[in-house]
Amino acid sequence: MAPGLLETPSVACAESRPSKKIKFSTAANFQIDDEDVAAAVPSHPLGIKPAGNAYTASENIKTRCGLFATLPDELLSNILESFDADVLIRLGSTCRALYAFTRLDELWRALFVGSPPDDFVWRGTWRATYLSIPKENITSISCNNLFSDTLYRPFQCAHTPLNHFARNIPKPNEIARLSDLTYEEYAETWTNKPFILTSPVKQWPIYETWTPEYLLEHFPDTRFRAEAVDWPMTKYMSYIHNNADESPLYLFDRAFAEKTNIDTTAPPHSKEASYWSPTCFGEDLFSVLGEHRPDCRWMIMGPARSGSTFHKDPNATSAWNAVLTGSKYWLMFPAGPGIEPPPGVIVSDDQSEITSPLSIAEYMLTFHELARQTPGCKEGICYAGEVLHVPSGWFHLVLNLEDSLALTQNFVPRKKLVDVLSFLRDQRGEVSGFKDDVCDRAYELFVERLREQCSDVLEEGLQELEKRGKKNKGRWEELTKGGQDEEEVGGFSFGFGGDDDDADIP
Ligand SMILES: O=C(O)CCC(=O)C(=O)O
Ligand SMILES: [Fe+2]
Repeated sequence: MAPGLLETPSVACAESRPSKKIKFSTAANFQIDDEDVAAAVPSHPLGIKPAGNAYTASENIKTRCGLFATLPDELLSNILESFDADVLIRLGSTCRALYAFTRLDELWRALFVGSPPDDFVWRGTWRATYLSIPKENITSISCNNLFSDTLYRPFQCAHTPLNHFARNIPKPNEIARLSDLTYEEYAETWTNKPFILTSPVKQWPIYETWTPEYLLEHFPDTRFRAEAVDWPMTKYMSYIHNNADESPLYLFDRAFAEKTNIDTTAPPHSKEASYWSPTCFGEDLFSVLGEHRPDCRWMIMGPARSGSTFHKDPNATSAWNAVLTGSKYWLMFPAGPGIEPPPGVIVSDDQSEITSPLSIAEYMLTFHELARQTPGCKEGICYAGEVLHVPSGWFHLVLNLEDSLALTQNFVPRKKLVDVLSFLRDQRGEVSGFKDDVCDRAYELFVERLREQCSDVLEEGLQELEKRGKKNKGRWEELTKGGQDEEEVGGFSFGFGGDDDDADIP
């Protein structure tokens, strides 16, 4: 779930999202082509309109906010981010335009998240919650004749219907749906492909028991991690049922098993087991790391429209994601040498940084059509009781079509050992999820533990890695025609995949 290859430790992810998830920012061109979709967006409650309307308007109230009027909207809104609640309220009472700018709920979300109160009542917006304003006391002053994409766009994104993007999936894009697979079938044919299994989750004892309502009833006061805040389940459920955020707060808790006392170690189908990794995925080679293994399991919960923006999972791990309630739309792309990143996703030359539109809604509105036509695109809906396989290294974006509860787990299947070894060895700057004292020597530790516990598997992996190295060297020489030695380029690897990498790209 978190960006792997592209995960950049320099991006300040830790303060806002758990390591499996990262929020990247940058604006994208924004346009709505589909008239039906645009028509479904209600009028802005303050009367704000998109910037283009200013051209035909006889009045623009932004001109009345003194020197602030000279600032581009984006800059003004950035400046407001540095003010505290008191300043925002005072500034907002000086004129209608600044009133509108200081009402942007993202400003209040940041204030809340920056200093979360110990106790609070969720009141439908971050501003009302932060300022403890009961619903009946919330005022709203009309700001007609204000034309701003900076203010209008988040509202538009938050209210644009998204579920139709998951409809009419073109046949070649469809993610395969299977009842179940044997380990042999998975290892032979499926490690590099996304697929949905419809049977295994339905055998879990927690399936149909674990629902948001069950969690609310049994763990009302237990705090779960939702991005940068730890909220009791009662608060999070009231948020789920009453928010209008463009990017809804997403619960992503790595300690859910300890918090709920669920047994994650009992063997599959045993009496004590609450759920288990679908057996086709086989052994997880990261388990040799014992207490040093990076976080690997998360409970994920969120309202419709929440989800995960494009990323790759960490450390070249594979993952499964099982939906317990609700449904999720998956948009996936293979990655590798010579393959462009998904439309709207920009990867830095050294592969360490990823930039994509801030919100899922923005992505869908701007890039979904193009994404769908891009070779390699895979799409599918994973319903309750089903589990989806995320192959190592694949980009994925996930949209909850309904309020959803899911469990996810990252793992290293034997067939992907070489990818993980290569990642840990050659992309040390992007290794994540390990404790600080281990992060720099994750490769060495993994090799050491594999040698102790399954030396034959390690030998196979190292041989494969060496084969790849030779192949890469050949390709490097071909590219540079210089015959430079690998060591001379600082051991840097372009991550050219092995034979399999290209073979399985759909
Ligand atoms: O359920 C989601 O939002 C997706 C999580 C994810 O990225 C994953 O399981 O790898
Ligand atoms: Fe992921």
